Amino acid sequence: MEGLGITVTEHLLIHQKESPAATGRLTRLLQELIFGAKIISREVNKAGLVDIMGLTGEVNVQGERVRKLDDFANHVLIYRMERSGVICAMASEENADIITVPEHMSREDYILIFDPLDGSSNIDANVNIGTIFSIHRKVSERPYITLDDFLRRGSKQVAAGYFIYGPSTMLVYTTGKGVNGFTLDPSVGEFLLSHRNITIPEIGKIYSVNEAYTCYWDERTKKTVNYFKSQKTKGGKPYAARYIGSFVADFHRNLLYGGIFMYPADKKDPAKPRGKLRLLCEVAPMAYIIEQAGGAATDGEQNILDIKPSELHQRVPVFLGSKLDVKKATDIMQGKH
Ligand code: AHM
Ligand code: MG
Repeated sequence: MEGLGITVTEHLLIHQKESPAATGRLTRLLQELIFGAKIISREVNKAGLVDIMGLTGEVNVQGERVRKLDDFANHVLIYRMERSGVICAMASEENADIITVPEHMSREDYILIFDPLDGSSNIDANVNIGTIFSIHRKVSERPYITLDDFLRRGSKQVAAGYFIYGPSTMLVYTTGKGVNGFTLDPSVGEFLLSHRNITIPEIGKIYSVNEAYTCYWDERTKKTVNYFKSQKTKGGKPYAARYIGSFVADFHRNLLYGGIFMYPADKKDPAKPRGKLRLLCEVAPMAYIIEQAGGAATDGEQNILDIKPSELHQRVPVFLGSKLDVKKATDIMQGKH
């Protein structure tokens, strides 16, 4: 029987060898994340069979009701990554503060930021969900770990990626040398290279936004969305509207097919016009991936990767996807059209 192709471990090791300064620690970190994601994937696939769906009864730091699978995924990642020996601290969408790896445990300079189960409001409907991660190197001198180690621009990321739990489980990641996708073959328990060097079309055919919030948008945002509704694609057809409400799933589809994802600032809370998605654990890692795939990401004014975060759970507006579509959206948001 023929071999199955390149496993993610082989791929990581090949790339490690290409960087003479590499110590293998990042490879180790990614391998541990992959193992954590396999455990989450296994539980996600059982959802519905066992009593794991539904709510825990708790409310997280974002004021949202915590689902059992969110809680499970969060605990798995914290437990495994704490023991990986290569990170010194973590931040999760589900935890208010940073999580420091205890001093008595082995630790190195990597910082991990993650959303353990993005799109979790869709769990009970069996819709694709995912885990998003961002990796930085800490900057404060040892042995100190401070909030500043987390409040870094997205352009400083060492690696970023996501796992998507759907009809198949996939890993898509970048270490700044392009984007590759791996699909989990459940029969052998390995992620195999299935999408080599992913690039997003320069201009897309899809716009993705929750249009029900039109009433909360300012005039420029309305104009931006209307542009994609009235514009024809290259083939002369209108753009297609596609919105799942699960960022990983919406992102993944647009990455492969081309298109623009928008979660603009809105005035649901008139005192705080802002986006919904979190800069550090959701938007910056996806912005890094999309740029590496030839696309772009802005908050309507500046490149997402240039934003200097001011708080751990900061939320930002986002326009992300095919380069020319994002440019058009950003131009309209800036009043240039
Ligand atoms: P979550 O991390 O609590 O699941 O929330 C983030 C999700 C994203 O996956 C998705 O893009 C967005 O919320 C959908 O929000 P809305 O329902 O307002 O359109
Ligand atoms: Mg999320």
